[in-house]
Amino acid sequence: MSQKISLTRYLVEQQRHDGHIPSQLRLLLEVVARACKGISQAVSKGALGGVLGTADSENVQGEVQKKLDIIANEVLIEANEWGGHLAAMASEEMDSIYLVPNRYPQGEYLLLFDPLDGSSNIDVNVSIGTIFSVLRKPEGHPGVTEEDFLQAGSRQVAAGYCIYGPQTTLVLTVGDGVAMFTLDREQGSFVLVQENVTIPADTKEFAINMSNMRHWDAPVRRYIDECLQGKEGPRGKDFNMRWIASMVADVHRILTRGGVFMYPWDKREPEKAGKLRLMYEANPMSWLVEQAGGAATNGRERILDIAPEKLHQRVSVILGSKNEVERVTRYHLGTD
Ligand code: P6P
Repeated sequence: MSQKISLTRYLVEQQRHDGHIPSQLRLLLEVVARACKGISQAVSKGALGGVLGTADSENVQGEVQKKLDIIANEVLIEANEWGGHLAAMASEEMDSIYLVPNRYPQGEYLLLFDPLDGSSNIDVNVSIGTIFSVLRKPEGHPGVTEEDFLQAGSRQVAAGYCIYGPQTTLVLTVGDGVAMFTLDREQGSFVLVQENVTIPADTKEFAINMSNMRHWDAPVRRYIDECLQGKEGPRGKDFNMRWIASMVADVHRILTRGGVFMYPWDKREPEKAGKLRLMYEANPMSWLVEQAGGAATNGRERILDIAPEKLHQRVSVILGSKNEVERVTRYHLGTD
């Protein structure tokens, strides 16, 4: 039987071989993984744990919070605030940044997360997940401000998600490819199941919420129309469609077998760049996809190059199999 490589051993060996993971970052990633185990436990109890349904509150996005949104947020805050590896945190569920209390040592990293992405799926038992992104705290000034978080996605030092599905699987990059770890509940540890994850450059599968078709911009309508025409159309092949309405689950499928995921700008709220958030959804997922050989743009530019202006800003997202993302981007730029 091949030896099981735990997340801890993987990170220690990465630290030893590549120097990609300073000890503080290794500690941070292990703490986040441990927090995800706790969230997985809470999610798996469902109605038995009294954690389904909505809380009597809204988040900064104006969305009604689920009880598990708040539980997951609290688990991540409590797990990470005392370790001395972080200076501050930011979450989809909190209006402003969370400074590590003065009673704890301050670290050199900033942690951003969507504590429970796909909340609309919680009560119907469909896969959901935690998405996280790690930045370095800018040097040269004491304390932390919101501006310190406003770094382009290309500045991330680690990114990943944990999907709570039939398996609980942690997917992680520190800039040296993508690795996947599935939770061995008997051991209580994440075990390496795949490294050097690679997304095929071509695909026959797209993911988009088709109910928004009448609101899409022309390049997106053109791309989807061509896919729907199948063999007889300009693409010369039939396509399949998936939409789980849980970004973590759709991205996990794409990392596993390829595909293109699209949540583009649409006319419903033209003042918004898109539905998904740049800092703690699009940036971590885009880095993972690029590290697996895929591509990620907002239709016009590489998502990881976008200079953030606000902590909770939204962005249009086209990501996945490189040749498809490049085609959709060409349609937006009018170069095809
Ligand atoms: P819609 C979940 O609420 C989320 O933020 C992403 O996880 C998901 O891809 C998207 O929204 C689903 O949006 O409009 O299809 O419900």
